[in-house]
Formats: sequence, structure tokens, C-alpha cells
Amino acid sequence: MKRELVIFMVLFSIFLAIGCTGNKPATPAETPAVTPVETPISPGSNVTPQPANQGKIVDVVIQNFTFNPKAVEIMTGDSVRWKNMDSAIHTVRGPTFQSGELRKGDTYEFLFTDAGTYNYDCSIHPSMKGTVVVVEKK
Ligand SMILES: [Cu+2]
Repeated sequence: MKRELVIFMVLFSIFLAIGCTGNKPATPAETPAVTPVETPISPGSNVTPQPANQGKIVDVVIQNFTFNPKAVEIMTGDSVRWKNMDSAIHTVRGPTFQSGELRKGDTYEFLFTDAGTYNYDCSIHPSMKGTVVVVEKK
């Protein structure tokens, strides 16, 4: 609620500032059909509340038959998101996770909840290897 007020004030200030310069021709008709995106917080019982302490997402790009970066270090609760940028199909195969076939542009995301070192590869090209090191979040 407070944030919305601040946004409104900022927008209003900008509106005033533009109005004061007065030396610019009016911008071409703006489309008034912009509907604000309302996301009401309903107490629906089927809505799982987001954990307050959400981890970050670390990106790994699959390109030229290589995981890049080859090794990432994250905290428990963080996720790794792989994205295949090759024309070739790749997968991400680890001890506790397994993606489907990733075509160009496809992503696969896995949330790591347990600390440890996870060596993984591509099941189609097992010479492609990578490592995720998960450190216990204090
Ligand atoms: Cu591959």
C-alpha cells in the first residue's frame, strides 16, 4: 500500500515536471487502455505461500557442448537454471536431478535443499561435465 503511494507520488512529480517545461509538443495520443495488473492476495486454501526466505537462481549456459560456468557454488535453498544455447539437444543429469531433453532455448531449473557437491553431466554427451557445490546456509 505504501509502495503504491510512493509510486503514485513519483509519477505525479514526473507529470508535474513535464507539465512545467511546457516547451514540448504534446506526445501523440497515449493509449488509455492500459489496465493495471491487480494481484489481489486471496486467502484461497489452494495457494501455497511463498517461503519468506527465497533463494536466488544461478544461471548456467550450455554452449559449444560445455556447461558455463563449469562449476557453481550456491547456498541451500538456491536454484540452478540451465539454458541450452546449442542447436544440439543436451540434458542435465546429476545424482538427484535429471532434466528432460533440452532443445535450443529450453531451460531446466533445480532447487538444491541439501548441502554437498553434485557432479553432473549430459546424458547424451557424457564428456560434458559440471559441478554444483551447495553450501549450508547459515
Ligand atoms: Cu549434451
